[in-house]
Amino acid sequence: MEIRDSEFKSCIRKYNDVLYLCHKNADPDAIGSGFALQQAFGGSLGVAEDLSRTGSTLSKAIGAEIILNPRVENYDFVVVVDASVRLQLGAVRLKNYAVVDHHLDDGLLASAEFHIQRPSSSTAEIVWSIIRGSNIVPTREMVLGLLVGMISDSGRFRRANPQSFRTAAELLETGMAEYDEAVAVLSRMPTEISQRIAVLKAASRAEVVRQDDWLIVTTEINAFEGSAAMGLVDIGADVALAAGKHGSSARVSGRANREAARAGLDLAGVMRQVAKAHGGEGGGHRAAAAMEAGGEPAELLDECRKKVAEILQPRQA
Ligand SMILES: [Mn+2]
Repeated sequence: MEIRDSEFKSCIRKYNDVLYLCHKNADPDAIGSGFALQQAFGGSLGVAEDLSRTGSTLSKAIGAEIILNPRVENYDFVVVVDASVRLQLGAVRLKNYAVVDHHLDDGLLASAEFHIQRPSSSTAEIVWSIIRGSNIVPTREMVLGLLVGMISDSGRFRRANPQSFRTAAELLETGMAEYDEAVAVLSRMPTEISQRIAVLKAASRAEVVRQDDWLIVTTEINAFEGSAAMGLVDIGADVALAAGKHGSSARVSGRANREAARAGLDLAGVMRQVAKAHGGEGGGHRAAAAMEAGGEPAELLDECRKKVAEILQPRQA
């Protein structure tokens, strides 16, 4: 059941012991959003598997107490934050739960008790609207966490819309945190050398296919697929797909530039379809998506590339 932001408070009040659960490899948007909800409405904050490096930097900055791999059966109710597919939650088995998220996926929605999901540039924006709609007085840590989540998920506002700027302005108008401070938290985030090496290797192994004026780039790398795909778009790809092997399954991450997304490409849809055909799961956003399924990276990469190529029509002069 879809609910309005202002209805969250009365829906969550029915439960005594709520766990706000962030997706695996939790990023600043998930941590900032989960933390703010937990502080506003009470309960515990948990993360499936582990935090990302940036997520853990934020959690230290705001003093979040996080339970890694919480036993969900110990709680009355779970609110999944910043994710809508099961794959993002690792081995966690959900029973009674709700979803608060900004992705395009719907895997978790049908069985949820209630959900709030809309395509916004971050989950933090949605959470701020829930908090305001519930007349809750925020703390400095909540404001800082949401601000960092927003800045990080919107690519420092490069993927922001007018509403994102309005939300950021409201957060700043509380007078509790400065923009400067939020950016400083983000710049404390380490750029790991292994990540940079992975991205450079991905670039050196990249295969470039030109279709009309579109450049579709694929590469294989066994870690940091998302960063690799993002790096390839930064240096000129219209669409980049990076795949890697993880145990018996393969992971593919895709990124597209603004032109490709405007031309109708929906990477979340592509990933979902290819993953489904291989018994896996996939999704995300139009311009940033990922999938995981059984099979060989090269094979999945090829299927994703073909689907992308089918969708991209010659550009108008
Ligand atoms: Mn997010």
